[in-house]
Amino acid sequence: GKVRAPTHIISTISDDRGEEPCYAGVPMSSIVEQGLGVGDVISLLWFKRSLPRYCTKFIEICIMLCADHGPCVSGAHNTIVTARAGKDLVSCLVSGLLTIGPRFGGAIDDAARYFKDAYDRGLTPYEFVESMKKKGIRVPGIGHRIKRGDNRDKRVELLQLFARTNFPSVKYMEYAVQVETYTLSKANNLVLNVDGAIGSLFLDLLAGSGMFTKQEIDEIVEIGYLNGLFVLARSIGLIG
Ligand code: Q5B
Repeated sequence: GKVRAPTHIISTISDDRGEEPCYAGVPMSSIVEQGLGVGDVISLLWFKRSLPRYCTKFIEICIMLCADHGPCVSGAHNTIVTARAGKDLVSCLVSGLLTIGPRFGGAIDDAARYFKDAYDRGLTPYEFVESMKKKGIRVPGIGHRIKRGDNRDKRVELLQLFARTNFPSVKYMEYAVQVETYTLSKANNLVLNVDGAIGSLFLDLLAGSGMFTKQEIDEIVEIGYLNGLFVLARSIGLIG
């Protein structure tokens, strides 16, 4: 058969040189035979390792719960306007995706960074929130346009329930909840939102699963992988 031109790039996540493509060394047939899912594929391609089932299930729940949130949010609005202007699917999709950022869906990485830093430094919620205020930075993962203290985000509740039942430890999430208790005492819309729930719970996944070294966790949080979960999830709704 034909031989491919040699590449100048080496991929450390997938390899198509053998009989069948492998994801982080795992052949596709084995992924299918073992009945693995999208969460497992993400573990292999994003984290280069197989994670325990409760972790991959958590990743899948994040994706299912963030797949769509109605036509009013920035991403859906842009996608719909672009579609009505007669553009093709990819243009419609990217016009929506490009709105994902610190105020819409793209606060997961920053929520993880700030909650981790504050928890690891032993800051009380009061010290953390007030120090953010002094710096003029909104607390990532806190606040929502519609959700309120008396109208909680069902997605956040479902993620918390899953984690409290399945994770060995939810110390970062409980810290985020304490931060929420304090911010809610300031204003009723300053709830822990879906970005904050995923960001804090992913810290618990990384720290509690025993699958990552401290250095790897710091690197993942610093580089910023986690907004990818929202981008991937919301693409499902935007394409729909
Ligand atoms: N204030 C989310 O703002 C929103 C504060 C705060 C301290 C805060 C805002 C925010 C942090 C970023 C974040 C992810 C922009 C949100 C998502 C996915 C989604 C979307 C959907 C989906 C909402 C009014 C007053 C002001 C502010 C103060 C607000 N947030 N103070 N820390 N975090 N959060 N993003 O309601 O004194 O009047 O100047 O940036 O986590 O994107 O469903 O919509 O699935 O699609 O427009 O769920 O909270 O409020 O900006 O008018 O602020 O509250 O300083 O105070 P709003 P604003 P003051 S989840």
